[in-house]
Amino acid sequence: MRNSINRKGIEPYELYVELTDNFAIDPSTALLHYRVNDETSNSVLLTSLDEKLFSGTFSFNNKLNFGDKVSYCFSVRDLSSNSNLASSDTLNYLVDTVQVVDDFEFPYLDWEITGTWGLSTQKKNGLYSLSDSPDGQYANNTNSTATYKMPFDLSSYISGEISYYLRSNLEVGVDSLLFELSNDNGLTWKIIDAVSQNYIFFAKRTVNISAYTGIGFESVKFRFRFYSNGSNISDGVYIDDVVLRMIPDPAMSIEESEIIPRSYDLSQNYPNPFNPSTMIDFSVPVRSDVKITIYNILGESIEVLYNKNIEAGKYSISFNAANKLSSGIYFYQIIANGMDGKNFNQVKKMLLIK
Ligand SMILES: [Ca+2]
Ligand SMILES: [Ca+2]
Ligand SMILES: [Ca+2]
Repeated sequence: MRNSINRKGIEPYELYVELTDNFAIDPSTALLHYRVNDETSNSVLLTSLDEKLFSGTFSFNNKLNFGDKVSYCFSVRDLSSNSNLASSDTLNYLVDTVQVVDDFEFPYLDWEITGTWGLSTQKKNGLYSLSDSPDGQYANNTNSTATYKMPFDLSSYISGEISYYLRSNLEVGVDSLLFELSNDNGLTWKIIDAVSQNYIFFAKRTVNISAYTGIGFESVKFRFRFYSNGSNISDGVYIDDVVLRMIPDPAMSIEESEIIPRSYDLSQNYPNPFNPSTMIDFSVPVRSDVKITIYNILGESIEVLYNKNIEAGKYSISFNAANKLSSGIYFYQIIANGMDGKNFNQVKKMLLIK
């Protein structure tokens, strides 16, 4: 059994799975089973696309949390008189990625500062925190920033949050600490958290940044901004333990967990028949020169779809026939020359129906 899940950040997730048996299988019994944290499992009936290939959708109702364990497997009955049940192995992945952005314990600052921002010994943990005015009171008419220098790639996550500990002493309701996010390398900033109250002790602030994940958020920057008006000053703010927690896109986690294949393989395209695009999976067991060519029924080359020297692994490429080809039978051929001197050559048929 082999499965692939589309790279989609938004529920419901779409999946394709190939189910085979030495006996013919009963397509009306193909199920996906999945559960979270070993709780009761959900089952989804899969739709038969051809004799082996099935598709389906599933959803967690947007209720996945950090640290959740997701388990899933497939089952199908064959058409023998015993109606034998075959199940795949159960596959698992953990929903969690935690990154300590800064605890301010390093001897240098990873933040680009304006104004009087700097390290203070008024800390939550360790020896230091970050403060807008470590040497006394802040000034009137302050508008100074501390920008984390490194951008974060949040494109492979479906949701996330950033948290920090804050101690504050400021003119309540007027002077403020703002936490801001930029998706255009600092050109424009969005306020994602604003504080204008006093915390006598360090308190944890948590900001949901799920709206800033997925495709299009490959380079996200964060900054703190301290703002004061023209009268009434005070001590300011202390920030410690800035932590980013992200939920990976499960589709991507599964793909990353795939192991190195043992042999060359060219899979049947899916969906098939197709219109206008289809996916082709292939595997190479060692570093190889791989060329994939599309032919028409006359054996004429239509397109060199892929031509690269690649590492061992499993690959998925898409072929789009839109505006190019008319309905009919086409062939795709893989020619792979491995660095171990072995070669692989295979042709498969696919059907375009417009
Ligand atoms: Ca610290
Ligand atoms: Ca003020
Ligand atoms: Ca101060």
